[in-house]
Amino acid sequence: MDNSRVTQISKYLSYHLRHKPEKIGLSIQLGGWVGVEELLSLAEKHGFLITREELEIVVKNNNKQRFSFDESGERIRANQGHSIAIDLQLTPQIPPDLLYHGTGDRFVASILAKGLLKMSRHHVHLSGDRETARQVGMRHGKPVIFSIDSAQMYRNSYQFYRSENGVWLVDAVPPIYLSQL
Ligand code: HQG
Repeated sequence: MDNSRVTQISKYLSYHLRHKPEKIGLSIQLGGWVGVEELLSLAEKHGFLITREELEIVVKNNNKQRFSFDESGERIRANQGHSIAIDLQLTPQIPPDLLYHGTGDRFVASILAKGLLKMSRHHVHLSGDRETARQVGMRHGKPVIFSIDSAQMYRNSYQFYRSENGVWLVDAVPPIYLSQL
């Protein structure tokens, strides 16, 4: 399967598992899971044919490990990035002392004033290293990277979660914990 087909399926899954399951009549279960059979048959019914084999390749080879199967292999979910109200049932984790957030330069003034807000997602997304943050920031234009004093936030009772694909999640980051790099 070529890369463009992997990307096409990955985008289709992101859209329906994170944002608009109702578009094809998918029911999202607790934890963000959907039945694999249900997904494949509803996708086909709506004109997008994916084979089970293709789905397995996309879950395994997706560049950011965006999706997971459950232990039985009968259900699939997006690991993070949802805008629909679902509870991923993640357990709070102790974060590393520093985390990073990449953004576009046009957002900097607002972020310095208001802190990092979750905008349309469930959480603010933070990266464990600067390079990943830079790549996330490039999606929004000229990248700017902030470091986050996650050790101090943790001491101040902020809850941090880590998605299955290594993205750190938190409700908000007030300006006092941010340094522009
Ligand atoms: C910005 C991708 C103004 C924030 C990535 C970001 C990530 C503010 C944008 C995942 C703000 C939201 C998430 C404030 C935050 N004023 N702008 N107060 N607070 N922002 O796409 O973190 O490919 O929702 O800096 O790799 O860029 O989808 O969040 O620029 O892991 O798997 O508002 O999406 O993963 O943008 O990216 P996004 P994000 P996937």
